[in-house]
Amino acid sequence: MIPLILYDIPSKLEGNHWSPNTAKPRFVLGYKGLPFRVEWVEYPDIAPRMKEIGARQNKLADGRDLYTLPVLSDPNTGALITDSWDIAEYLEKTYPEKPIFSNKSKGLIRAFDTTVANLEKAAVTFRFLRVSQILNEHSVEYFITTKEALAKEKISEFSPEGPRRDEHWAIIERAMETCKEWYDSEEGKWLMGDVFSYADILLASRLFCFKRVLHDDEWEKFASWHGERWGTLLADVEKECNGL
Ligand SMILES: N[C@@H](CCC(=O)N[C@@H](CS)C(=O)NCC(=O)O)C(=O)O
Repeated sequence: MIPLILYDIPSKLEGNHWSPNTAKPRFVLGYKGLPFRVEWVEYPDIAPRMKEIGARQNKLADGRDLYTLPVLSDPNTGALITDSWDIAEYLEKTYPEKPIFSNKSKGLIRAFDTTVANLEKAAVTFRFLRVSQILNEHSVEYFITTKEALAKEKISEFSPEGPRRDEHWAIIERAMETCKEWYDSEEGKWLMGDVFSYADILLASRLFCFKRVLHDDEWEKFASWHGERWGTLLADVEKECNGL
C-alpha cells in the first residue's frame, strides 16, 4: 500500500503537531493502521499549495470559501479530500476495518462534533492567543491578522489576564463538566462505553491541542479536572491510535 499524505500545519513545538482539526485524521489513520506521511504547510502557503495540488476549498460556517487543512491525498485511489469530517467518512468507507462509526452512530457523532465545538466557542480567543505563541514566524502574522478580523478585536484583547481570562477558564471548565456527564452515562472509558469511536477522537483532538498550546501549568490544571479525567482520556486515545 502506498502511504497516504496528510497536509498539516507546523509549529515551533517539538514534533510540530498542534492543530485539533488535523489531529482528527491523524488519529483515524493511526487507529486503522494505515501508512501515511505528513506534508507540512505554513498558514500563508495553504491556499497556493492546495490550489497547486487541486484540493477543493472548504465552506465555512459563515458561508465563506477558504482553503483549509487537513487535506488528505490517497495515492491508492486518487482521492483528494478537504475537511476532517469528509476525511473521516472517506477513510471509514474505503478502509472499513476497525470502524469508527459503529452501530450506525455517524449521524449522532456528527451532532456531537458540532455540540462539542460550540461548548468552548466563547473561550476560543484564549486558544487563539496560545496558538499564536507556538506557530513558526512565517505563519504568525497571517494567523494573528485573520483571527483579529474574525474576533473583531486586537490580539492584546483576546484573553488578557484578569476577569476575561478567568471567564475563559470558567467556560472551558463548564464545557468539560458537560463532557464528563456525557462520558459518565455509560460504563467504560469511551463515550459509547466499551466501543471506541470517532466521538472519542473528536474530543481527544481538542484535548491534544490544549495540551500542546497551553503553558505547562495550565495544561496540568486542565488535565487534573474530574479526577485526572482528561489527561487520561487523551492518553487512552493516543494508545488506541498507536501512540500518535
Ligand atoms: N471544518 C474544517 C476546519 C478546518 C480548519 O479550520 N483548519 C484551519 C487550521 S486548524 C485552517 O486550515 N485554516 C486556514 C486559514 O485560516 O487560512 C475541518 O474540520 O477540516
